[in-house]
Amino acid sequence: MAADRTVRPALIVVDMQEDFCPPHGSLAVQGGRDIASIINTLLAKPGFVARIFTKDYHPTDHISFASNHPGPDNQPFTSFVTMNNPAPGKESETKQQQLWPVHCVADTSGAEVIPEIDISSEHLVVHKGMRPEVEMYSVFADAFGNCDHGTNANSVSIDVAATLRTQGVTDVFVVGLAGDYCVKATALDAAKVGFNSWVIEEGTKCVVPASWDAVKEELVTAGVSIISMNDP
Ligand code: VGL
Ligand code: ZN
Repeated sequence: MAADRTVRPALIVVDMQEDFCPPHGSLAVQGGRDIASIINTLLAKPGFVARIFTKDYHPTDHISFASNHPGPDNQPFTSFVTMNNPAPGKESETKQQQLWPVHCVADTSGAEVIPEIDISSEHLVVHKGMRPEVEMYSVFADAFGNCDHGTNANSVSIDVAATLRTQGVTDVFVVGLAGDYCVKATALDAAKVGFNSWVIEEGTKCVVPASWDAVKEELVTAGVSIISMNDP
């Protein structure tokens, strides 16, 4: 980290929720619960200007639930091509919509932050993915990279970029679940909207563990830095 700039760091703890953790989570990420102590160590550091907990928080009719797409081909962990509903004047785009088991339904125990996470430090909670037709892996934008709150109104509970800017945050440190989806998307979008973006490697686990090397490459190419707990 350059010594000649004032660093105002924020910590974003992504989706450390029951449904993403073994043994009972419907979309459990291998080793997901085990990173809680590393995240608690980070949360206890005095330097963070802001600490944000994100919560995936879906309605029962969410687009990402395989069960909402009847048909033999639409199984969890498969994907299909979908189009966005563009803002006026914007072009429509297509992307792959990944299908998942039902997970993190609003107001259910699966959406709770796991009790191993120490929530005693001052923090903000951000809910995301609350509109049925909008997939929100990142807290900054939908899965099309659309940060436009005209089309994403109510899909995320607060404007995180604006909140962090108000607090003079320069650097965003991202940990949590899952490394290959919401952590990746949040770190990429943090860089895109103008923050120095960092992922702390020991603080995340992937849905597909073997994908982590490729994910790291994609992050680094986009200007995100990967660091270790052991780095100074
Ligand atoms: C996530 C899949 C679906 C995540 C959220 O938190 O990485 N993954 N919804
Ligand atoms: Zn989700």
